Amino acid sequence: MTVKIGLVGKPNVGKSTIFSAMTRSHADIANYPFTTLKPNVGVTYIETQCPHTEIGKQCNPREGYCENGIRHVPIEIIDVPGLIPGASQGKGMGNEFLDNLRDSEALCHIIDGSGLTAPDGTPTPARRKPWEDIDTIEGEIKQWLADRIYRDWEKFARKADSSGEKPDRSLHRKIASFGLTEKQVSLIFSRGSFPARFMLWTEEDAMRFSEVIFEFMKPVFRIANKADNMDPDAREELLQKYSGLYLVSGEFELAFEKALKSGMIKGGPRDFEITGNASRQQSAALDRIREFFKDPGITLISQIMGMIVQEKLGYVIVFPVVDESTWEDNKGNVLPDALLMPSGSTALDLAFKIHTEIGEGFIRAVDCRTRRVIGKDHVLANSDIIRIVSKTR
Ligand SMILES: Nc1nc2c(ncn2[C@@H]2O[C@H](COP(=O)(O)OP(=O)(O)OP(=O)(O)O)[C@@H](O)[C@H]2O)c(=O)[nH]1
Ligand SMILES: [Mg+2]
Repeated sequence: MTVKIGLVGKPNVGKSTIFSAMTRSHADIANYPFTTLKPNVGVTYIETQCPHTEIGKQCNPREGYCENGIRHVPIEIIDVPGLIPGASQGKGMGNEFLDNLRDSEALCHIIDGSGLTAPDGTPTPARRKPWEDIDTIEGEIKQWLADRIYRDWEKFARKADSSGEKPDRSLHRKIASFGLTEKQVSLIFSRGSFPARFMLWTEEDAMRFSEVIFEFMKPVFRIANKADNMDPDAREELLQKYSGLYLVSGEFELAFEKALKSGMIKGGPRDFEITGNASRQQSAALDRIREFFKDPGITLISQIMGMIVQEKLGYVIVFPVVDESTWEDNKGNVLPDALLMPSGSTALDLAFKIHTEIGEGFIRAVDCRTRRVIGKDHVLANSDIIRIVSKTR
C-alpha cells in the first residue's frame, strides 16, 4: 500500500491545477465551481538520494524511477470535488466522495490565496480574506468523519454491548478502515472518558471521539494557492495566523512545466532560461513566472509532498534487499524496492510490510552498510539498506 494524500478545499481554489502540476497529468480545470465531479487519482514522487551511487551500480526500481542518482518513490494523490458550507447535509456535491480519502495519511487543505472566490466557489470581484472559509471547510470534513463513525450506531451498540468483547476492540473493528491500530483506538478511548456501554453514547460523544481521531490520523496541511495574485497585507496576516502554511501557484507551476516540456525553456522554476522560440508575450509571461518563483516565501508544488511526507509526517525511505553485499534481490536486481515506512517503524515492521510470512518467520535483520546484525526492535532510519533473514527465506 502506498502512502496516500488527499487534496481538499472549497470549489474553484485550484485543487485540480495543483493535482495536474504534481502528477504531471491532465485534470479538468475551469473558473467555475464543481469542475471536478469525481475524484481524480494520480501519482507523484518523493525524492531521495539513491544508494546505488555508493556501490557504482545502476539500480533496477520495481516502482517509480531513478534519474541522475535521485530515486523517485511513488505516492498517491487524490483530488476530490469542492466542499461548500452544508456539504455534510448534502449541499453542493455533498461529501460522500470524501470516503475516497478514508485511508489517506494526511489531507492538504487548499485555500484561495487571492480571496477572489465566494464560499461556494463563484468568482467575486472584491477580495475576501483568504482565511475566511478555512474553519467552515475543515468543520465539514470533521462532520464527515463523525457521520461515518456514528453510522448504524444503534445496531453496532446493541451487538457490541451484549458481545462481552472489550469495547475498544469492537470500536476498532467498526472504524478499522480509517487506518487506526487497535492500540491507538484504545488510547483515545481510555483518555476521553467515553461511556463504556455504546448504547449510552450521545451524538456529542461521537463528535468528540471523531475530533480526536481526526487530529490523530488526518493531519491537515494548509496550502494557499494563487499566491501569484495575492494582496501583500493579506499574505502577511495569513502567515501570522497560520504558521506552517505553504504559498504556491498551481497556475504558474503548470505553465512552467508546459514550457519545459515543449522545449521553450531549460532549467528550474527559479532560474530557467528561454532557449526555444517564444513570442514577446510568452517571454514576458515567462519572465514574470521566474521572478515570482525567486521569492523565497513561495514553495514549489513539486517539492511540497517531500516536505510533508518526510519532514512533517516523518516517513523514512528504506531499501530491503536479499543479498547484503551486492544489495540485490534473488533475481539480481539492484536495490529493487524503496519503501516509505512511517516514523518509528522497526525491522520487524519492515519484514511484515514485505510479506506477512516474512514477518512471522523473522529471525534477524542485517544493516547492509555496516553488515551488523540488528534485532526486530531496531528503529529504521532514512536510507537504511536492510536484509531480513526469515524462516521463509
Ligand atoms: N491566478 C491563479 N489562478 C489559478 C491558480 N490555480 C488555479 N487557478 C485558476 O482557478 C480556477 C479553478 O481551478 P481548478 O483547478 O479547476 O479548481 P478546483 O479547486 O479543482 O475546482 P473544483 O473542481 O470546481 O472544486 C481556474 O480558472 C484556474 O485557472 C493559481 O495558482 N493562480
Ligand atoms: Mg477540481
